[in-house]
Parts: sequence; C-alpha cells; structure tokens
Amino acid sequence: MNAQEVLCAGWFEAADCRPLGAGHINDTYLVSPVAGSEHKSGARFVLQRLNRHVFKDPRIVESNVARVVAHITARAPGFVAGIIPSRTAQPGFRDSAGEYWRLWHFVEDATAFEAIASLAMARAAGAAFGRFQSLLADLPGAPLQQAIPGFLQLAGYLEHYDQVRGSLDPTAAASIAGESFADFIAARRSLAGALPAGEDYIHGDCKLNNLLFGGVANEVVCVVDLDTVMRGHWAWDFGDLARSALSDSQLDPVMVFTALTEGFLEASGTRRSVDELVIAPRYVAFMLGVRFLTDHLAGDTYFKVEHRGVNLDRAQEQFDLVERFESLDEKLRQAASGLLQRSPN
Ligand code: GN1
Ligand code: MG
Repeated sequence: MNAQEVLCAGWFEAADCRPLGAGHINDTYLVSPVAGSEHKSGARFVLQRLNRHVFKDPRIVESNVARVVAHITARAPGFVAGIIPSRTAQPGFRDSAGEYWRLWHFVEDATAFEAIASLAMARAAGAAFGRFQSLLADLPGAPLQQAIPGFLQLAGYLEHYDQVRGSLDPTAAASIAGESFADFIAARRSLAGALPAGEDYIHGDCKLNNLLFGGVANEVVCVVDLDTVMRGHWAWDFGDLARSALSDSQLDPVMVFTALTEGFLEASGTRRSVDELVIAPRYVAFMLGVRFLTDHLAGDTYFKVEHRGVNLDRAQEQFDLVERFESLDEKLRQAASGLLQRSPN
C-alpha cells in the first residue's frame, strides 16, 4: 500500500503527503490531514515505513520505542516526539503487504542541521545526547531488546567485510573500486577492541541531524529517530555526534570537539575517560566507513543509494574523517583532559 492509502486505513484521510528528510533506511513522509479530521487544524505529522530488511522484527522496535517515549516524556515532556495510535488504538499499522508503519507528531518551528554553525550549538548538541542517555539510565523493567543484532559493533562489521570480500571473484575483486581501502582497514582493526558493548542505554544514531533545534535561543527542543535505542557503549553515541558534527564544519575542530564534550559530560553527569572520549569519534567513523564499503562490495543491499558508487563515496568520507581524528589525537587529548580536570564528577 502507498503512504496515502495507509494513512486513510490507519489514521485519517490526508490532504497532503510528501517525502521528508534524507534517511538511508526508512521511508519518511510529512503529512497533513484533510480539514474536519479529529486532529487540530493545521497539525502535521510524520509517517514512517520501517525498513523490514534492516529491522527484521518490527514488534521489537514498536515495543522499545513505546517504552522509551513513555519514560522520557514523563520526565521531560516534548524531549522526544509522541506516537499517534491508529484508528484501532494500536501504536502502529500493518498494511496488506505486512509492512509496518507508524505516525509521529511533527515538531513545528524546529530545524535539523547538517553542520555545526557555532560553538553554542555544539555545546547544546552534546548536552542533548548526554541528557538523553541520563534520562534513560533508570528505564525500569526488562532490558530493551536488540532491534538489530550486533548493531554498532565494529568486530562484527569487520567479519562481514571479510566475508563479502572473500566471496568476490579474486580477479574481479582486484578491479573493484574499494580494494584500495584494504590496507587502511587492516591497519586499524585493533579499534574493534577499544569500545566494547556494555550495559549503557544509548540512542544508537546520534547524528547531529537527529536533533531538532528551536526557540529563541536555538536550543535542542527534540531528539528524534528512536529505532536504535539499545544497550551499548555510551561513547558510541558521543563518537557518532562528534564525527557527524565535524564532517562539514567550518569551525575549528578542536574547539567544536571541546564544546561537544563539555555539553555531553555536564548533561550526562557521569565521569568518563580521556581515552574513550578521544577514540570514540574515530571508532564510529571507521565502523561506519566499513559498513558503507561492505555494502558497496555486496551490491548496495542495506543503505539506500541514488546510484552505484554512492556507498563508496560515503566510505571514503568516513575514512577521511578517521585520518583527521588521528592527526588531531594529541590536541583532542589535551582538550578532554582539561575538561575532566575541571569536572566535579
Ligand atoms: C542510517 O537512516 P539513517 O540516516 O537514520 C543508519 C545509521 C548510520 C546512518 C549514516 C539502522 O541511519 O547507523 O549511522 O545511516 N541506521 C541504521 O548516515 O543502520
Ligand atoms: Mg537513523
């Protein structure tokens, strides 16, 4: 079923429905109901179809997201968007083809950014994800279930890369763009042991553009994209934010890193080590580069691409970032230890 049909069957008749955002996994639409629906006039919503190739069991995502939204909303109203139950009071809707859809409130007057525009913004972004982790730390009940087994774990992604590479015809493999990365990857495999999966609840996709900024002071008003909230290592979130925040920024990278770290540490209220803070951006950029490259070698089956070669370019971009973080190592260490000496935690 298409988005309009799903809306009509599951929620309301839509007056408008258009693609939203640039996610690599799910399909996302911005929608408005026709006048006279039970919803407030002018209200807008976000409809999403979950990618079932990536999220094999939508029930896990549905249950995790419901628990996370309820828990965070009770403590910090509005800090995550709410889900609109379907006509039959379900948290989502299964269409005739078995696809899973859900509807969120759209956050008005808020903006997602692709690049850090100021140090104040970097601090606010760090604080938002630090606060997100701290709000989740006492989530009651059984642990959240793993929506994607092995998600963000570098060792598993390296294994998959080896398998895919090993399965290519050797003569063809030599000519495939992507082989040139083999030495680069081999030299950094030890990163896999640097940040092992732990018991922390994390967001799991802490890109800068998963934060919505708004209000007079341009503060973070909402954290979005909750499908991958799970147990992991707290630094995977911090690293993801740092690598996404620094990828397109025109600002001084050490100052941006310092502002992100300062906000994150203050809001998470937990003592962290210099080593983890400094390795995290490199770990996440390398892991993501390996994922993009593997997907390119495997024929683009995971991340959406507009054309052949996009995943290779994405891998290159992440590997360039890895080198950038490596060359900044000493300066980032100094910045992180300066902040930790000051921090009361
Ligand atoms: C994917 O679709 P999007 O952009 O929210 C991916 C993340 C990557 C990100 C890179 C479930 O998220 O892990 O960091 O692309 N999500 C999943 O842009 O694999
Ligand atoms: Mg995401």
